[in-house]
Amino acid sequence: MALTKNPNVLKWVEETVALTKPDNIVWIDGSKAQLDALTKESVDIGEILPLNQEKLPGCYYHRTKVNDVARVEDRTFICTPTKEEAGPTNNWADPTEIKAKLTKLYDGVMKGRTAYVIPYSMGPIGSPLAKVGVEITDSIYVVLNMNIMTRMGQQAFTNLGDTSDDFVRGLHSKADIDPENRYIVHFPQDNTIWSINSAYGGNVLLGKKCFALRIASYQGRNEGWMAEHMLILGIEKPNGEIKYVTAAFPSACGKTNLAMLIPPEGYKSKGYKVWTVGDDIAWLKQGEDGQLYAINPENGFFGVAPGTNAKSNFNALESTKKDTIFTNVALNNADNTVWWEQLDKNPPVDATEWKGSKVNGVEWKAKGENLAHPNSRFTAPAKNCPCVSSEFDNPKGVPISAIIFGGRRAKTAPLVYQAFDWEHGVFVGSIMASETTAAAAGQVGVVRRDPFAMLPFCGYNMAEYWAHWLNIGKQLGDKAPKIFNVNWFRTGDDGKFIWPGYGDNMRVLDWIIERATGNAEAVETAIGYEPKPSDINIDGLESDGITNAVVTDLLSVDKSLWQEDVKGIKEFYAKFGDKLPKELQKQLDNLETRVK
Ligand code: GTP
Ligand code: SPV
Ligand code: MN
Repeated sequence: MALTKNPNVLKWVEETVALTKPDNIVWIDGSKAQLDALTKESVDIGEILPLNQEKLPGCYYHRTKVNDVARVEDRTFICTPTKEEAGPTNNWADPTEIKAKLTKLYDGVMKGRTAYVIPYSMGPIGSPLAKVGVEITDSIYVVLNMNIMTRMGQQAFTNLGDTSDDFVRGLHSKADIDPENRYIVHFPQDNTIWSINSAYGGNVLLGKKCFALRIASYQGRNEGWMAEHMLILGIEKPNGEIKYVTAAFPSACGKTNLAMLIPPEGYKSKGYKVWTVGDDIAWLKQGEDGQLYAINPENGFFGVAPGTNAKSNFNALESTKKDTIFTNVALNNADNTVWWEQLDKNPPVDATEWKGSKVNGVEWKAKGENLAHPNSRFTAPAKNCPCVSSEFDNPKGVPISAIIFGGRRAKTAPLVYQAFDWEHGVFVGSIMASETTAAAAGQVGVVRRDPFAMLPFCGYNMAEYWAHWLNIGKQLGDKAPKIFNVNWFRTGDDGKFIWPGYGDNMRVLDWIIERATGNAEAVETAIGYEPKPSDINIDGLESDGITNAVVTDLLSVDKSLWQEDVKGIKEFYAKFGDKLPKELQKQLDNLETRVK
């Protein structure tokens, strides 16, 4: 039975059902009874496997098709009325043409299947910043993941009300998981997303990247707010004061890790704590007091499993101990639990690797093979996280003191620097570059420009997005957060990361929050303000080989590398033609002069 009287929802569901022709329609109310029944059905059809319910209560395992393990950027489209509105960094298709093409693929695609109608809220129920979406899917796996990642069920329809048309329509069918006919298509002007022939995370959990970034960035531009690929964390100082920061890093570059950071001993003993508000997406808007506020539109973590362990990210690991869905990790058949690279030093002997073959995990690893896919993930409820912020559900969000950009740069970018001002900060975000990772299909480890970590997620012309950022800065005036850039990934001559990273990133955050609140000194360099090496607290890092000299090296700015970068930025900016905001051209000219 329909869960809403809203005629806009009912009409769209009716049209979608007429097109896809499912045998049944199930409205997802979010009740435990319904979720339990769906979980059982998903197990019965072999879509998910129950894990050891004593060690991992409420946890399940899912394996995707081998061709369907990451976002597919080359099959992701922004279908604005004109190509120019999508801009030079997005794939564009004519909305009418692609609708006609995909309508053929959707026609009857759910015959013999059930359509699940999922109402959900992105953002705390009742928050003025929250927005409602409805996803129609033929995958129970999607329903179960959306239950973790969003506020799902009747409450979302209650929030939408009986007349509003302000909801995002998401249609997903796994169809035949045919990579040749895989499409992730966005119609920002219609609040609509069409996804077909995938069953992997970012392609199918339509509340996440498709809505909360691509559609929402477009809505934010029109409505005066921002949707960003950013974590949100609170740093509690010994005096109990909490300062909030957001950070944008590209996929698989350390957002979840930083969001759940455990400060090193020297900080912990003084009383520093880190609280997690979000690990992937932030929606930001100026509050009544003039400051910039952020909410996390999500309700769970879709985190990268490999590399997660008790030392690197204890809080993430704890979050996955119950009510979690694991996708494409390895199975430890001895006790029906999970394993992934770097979980510990003991790959299971009796293992099932992510593609499904039973192997001797020790021999398999000795051959240099992965047991878990490098982009294998856990879907874990945020409330499982030991350091989840008490502000997690605050409808107002949290006030932001600093915005941090970063990526994987082997050489050019120093450990940390601060932008001279907001306008320069927008420039710093616009020139972000990072080595590609396994989070998207394609080559790994090549440097590409990824402005604001939004290259794959901006729902309109990136140059207009930069102009939007410049405008927001003008609105915020002297209440604007300070902007910083970090790089945990500089490598030495041996190719290894120099900075220990993870919990030790607290040492850099410390300088950032003190600097952002006017309590720390800085020196001016060609690219921005930097701490003096002695301003980075390295107490306790001697055993990791981190000395003052190493920090000096990590903070060094190699002008010849930056001259090279300027060339790359010029090429990149040229793509935007006269849409490029003149402020950014001026910033580039100034940088060029400073690094000469
Ligand atoms: P998405 O969910 O794809 O958006 O990724 P993310 O940005 O949340 O990245 P995540 O925190 O999951 O980290 C991805 C990978 O980077 C993992 O393998 C981590 O172990 C590694 N990593 C995270 N932080 C650090 C760090 O400070 N130093 C180093 N060397 N590696 C890190
Ligand atoms: C990312 O790739 O940035 C992710 C995972 O957070 S996905 O949901 O696939 O987008
Ligand atoms: Mn992400």
